[in-house]
Amino acid sequence: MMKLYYSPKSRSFTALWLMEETAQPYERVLTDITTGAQKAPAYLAINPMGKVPGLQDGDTGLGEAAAICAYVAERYPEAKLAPPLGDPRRARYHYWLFFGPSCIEPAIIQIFTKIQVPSSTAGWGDATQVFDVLDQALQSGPWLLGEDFSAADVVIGSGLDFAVRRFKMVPTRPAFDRYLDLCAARPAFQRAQALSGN
Ligand SMILES: N[C@@H](CCC(=O)N[C@@H](CS)C(=O)NCC(=O)O)C(=O)O
Repeated sequence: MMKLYYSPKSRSFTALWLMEETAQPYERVLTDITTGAQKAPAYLAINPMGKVPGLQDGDTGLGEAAAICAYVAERYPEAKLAPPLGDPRRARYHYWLFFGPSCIEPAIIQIFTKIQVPSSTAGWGDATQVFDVLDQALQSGPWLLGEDFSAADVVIGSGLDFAVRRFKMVPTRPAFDRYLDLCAARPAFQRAQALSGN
């Protein structure tokens, strides 16, 4: 059985939400970052960054919430959280899976720290551009791939929820509200929130 290492009120939420969407059994291992548990040598063998979330599947250890989402979605194809190999929607699926850590995450940190970086140098351009692009993509829907919910929605929905609703760093917009309401209505999202203590 897969083991998910998590800490309350953290980016572990993304991986908890994904695991809950699979409807597969998994073991949750509390790795409380306030106690330094994420730096224990045994845990570093799973995620050498010493951060949560972390996943163990047999002999395989994995960190990075988006990577965990992508990996678990492929491991449980019956959960239909990823378009199958050869499906042209995989292009868009990968785009959004990577957009989370490559663009939304640094945009949030830029807003938080107010650091100035030339937009042509910063891989995420600038924070306004990131949220404009996402706004545009969410004009249609209901999900990023259209009718079908996917692991990309877990990655993007978590990042947007974090930025707009939990920490109110980014002003909301009608398309964000519509999308975040849809995410929040999913039973797996609600179970993950309860588990994560959000
Ligand atoms: N890029 C990582 C970020 C993970 C991360 O920053 N986790 C934080 C909690 S939100 C953490 O473990 N902090 C404790 C530490 O760094 O010691 C991911 O997406 O999984």
